[in-house]
Amino acid sequence: MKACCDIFCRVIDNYGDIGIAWRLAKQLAVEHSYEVRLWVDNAHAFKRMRQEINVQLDQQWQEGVQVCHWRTDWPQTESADVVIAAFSCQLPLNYMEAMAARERTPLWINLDYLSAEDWVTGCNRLPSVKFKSVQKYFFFPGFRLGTGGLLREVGLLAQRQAFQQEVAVQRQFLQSVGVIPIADARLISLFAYENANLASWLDILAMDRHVTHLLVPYDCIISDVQHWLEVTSLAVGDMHQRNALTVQVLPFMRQEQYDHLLWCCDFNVVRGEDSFVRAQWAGRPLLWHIYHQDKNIHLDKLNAFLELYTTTLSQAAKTAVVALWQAWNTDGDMMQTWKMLLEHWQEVSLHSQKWCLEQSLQADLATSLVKFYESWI
Ligand code: TRH
Repeated sequence: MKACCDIFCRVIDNYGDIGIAWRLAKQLAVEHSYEVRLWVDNAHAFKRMRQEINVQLDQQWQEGVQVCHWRTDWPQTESADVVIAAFSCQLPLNYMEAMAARERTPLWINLDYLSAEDWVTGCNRLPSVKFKSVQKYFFFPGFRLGTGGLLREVGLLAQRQAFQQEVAVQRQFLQSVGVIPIADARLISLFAYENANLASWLDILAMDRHVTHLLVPYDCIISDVQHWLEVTSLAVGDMHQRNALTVQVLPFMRQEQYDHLLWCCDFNVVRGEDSFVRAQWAGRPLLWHIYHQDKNIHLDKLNAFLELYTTTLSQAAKTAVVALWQAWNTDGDMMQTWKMLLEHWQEVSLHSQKWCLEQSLQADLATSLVKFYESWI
């Protein structure tokens, strides 16, 4: 059934809000033939991951999605059949009035943040508040059965597997972003928030017998890298070697290219929500820098994910993964925990492939939303 859908996205900070809203919008349009409008209040972050975006325009078409500037002076607009408020954003009052005025009330979804905590399963699809006759529902992405699942495009894993089997294709991609991998080096990507613990991890990589080629898309972690390298500036394309470690600064790339980078690397350091999920689809070992929340509540989320993710690992490998992730997120000892991880590298690598396959058995988030709508009408 061809439905129309409005997705509302307020960019609070960084790239995750729009990164996720954009993926969902594209999937609903391309894979489910929905007519999608994506309302975004600030398109600058969007433009960094998709250069075709013109930040001056009030509306523009991108891959079958109508991207609209969500202005403070809201234009009178009819409401769609499905209305998605990304990350609990507040809709314009006039728009809510338009929802209530519809002959057939729309399905109003509050798309929440990703969490592996078990309460999420019980809350997914529960009714939330009402505006006049219009009921809002919670929708939770997640890793467990009963949640809304994760964003995953049709054919993503097949594409990734084909890419990872073709060394020439990987080389071609890496070259396109200025990377010629150092022979026999461990290739690692680094996308993280500022982290005081970075220095000790870079120290141990530099001291290692095994060579590392570290690829850093240009973003906020660059200042910590610069500090460690003791250089006055770092720009895209710069390369610095410290013993066994070569650090290379990459451009902040298109979303599709970033996927390819994750697929090329032996280990990916990721953050927030979307890069975290994409690294799981890469089927390679990862380290998550979780988004910091007041009163350390993010640590509950971190531990919930670790509990789930490491269930089928041996006790020793589990201890290593948990120790490393906790060290990275809580100022722990990166040197000792990195060494521990290296001792279980093979098991952890195989596990990341298995985890990816297990997660892909769940319906993806866009499909879960469509099914919810179909069962609701
Ligand atoms: O940018 P983030 O820190 O976003 C965060 C989180 O979503 C967090 O949960 C939320 O509360 C906060 O925003 C407001 O990290 P995230 O989620 O990984 O999003 C990064 C996006 O940027 C993702 O879509 C991938 C994309 N990206 C590129 O397109 N090109 C790049 O070169 C890189 C490094 C990332």
